Amino acid sequence: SDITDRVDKMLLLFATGNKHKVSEASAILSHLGYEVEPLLIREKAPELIEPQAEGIEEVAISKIKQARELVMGTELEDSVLLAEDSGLFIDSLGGFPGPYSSYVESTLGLSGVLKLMSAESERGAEFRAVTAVCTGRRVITATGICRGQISGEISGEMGFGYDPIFIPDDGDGRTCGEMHSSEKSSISHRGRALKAVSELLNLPSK
Ligand code: ITT
Repeated sequence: SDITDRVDKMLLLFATGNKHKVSEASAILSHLGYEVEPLLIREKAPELIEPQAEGIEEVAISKIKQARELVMGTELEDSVLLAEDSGLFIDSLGGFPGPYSSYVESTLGLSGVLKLMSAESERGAEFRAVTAVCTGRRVITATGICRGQISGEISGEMGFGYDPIFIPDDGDGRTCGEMHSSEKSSISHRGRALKAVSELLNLPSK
């Protein structure tokens, strides 16, 4: 009965190996008139190469270009594609782990990051996401930032990645790991980047 149920939503295929990103993006964009599905090539999320020692914007553009290459010449050639690079940037560590966030999460882990921060009273940090969309005619990117503090301990079971050690400044003192996904997305780097990219998609192309 809701009018949005009867209008065809534009489908975006998200090129990512991270299913948490897909479910967050799907919830955020469904309110904005888009449907999100994972991009699957031969029934699998494609393995995209992440160029190292680059900023997250360059990495996001590299991911969307690789995704575009993969769909060219297939039945998915005309789909609109989405890719994202994101990370946690800790002020007192000069922005570390930044583009290496995924690697550091799987090697040091959250407790290792807290250990690096144990003697540090300056605990400011930010999550950043760069979202890239490719319509075939053009590539659009947008950045989203979420400022916060690194917590003293791991807290919360929700979300993923660094959520249990990140307390967003726009929240009420809980970590993102203690928030339901709708609360997190209303203030998150991903929520902000996806809203910005959807506004750019709605503009007439040049
Ligand atoms: P794809 O590259 O396949 O999209 P990925 O998980 O490897 O998936 P990234 O390379 O963008 O994603 O790495 C982002 C890392 O930053 C991710 O592994 C988390 O550790 C962290 N991160 C990003 N967004 C986050 C969020 O909303 N909450 C917690 N951690 C986040």
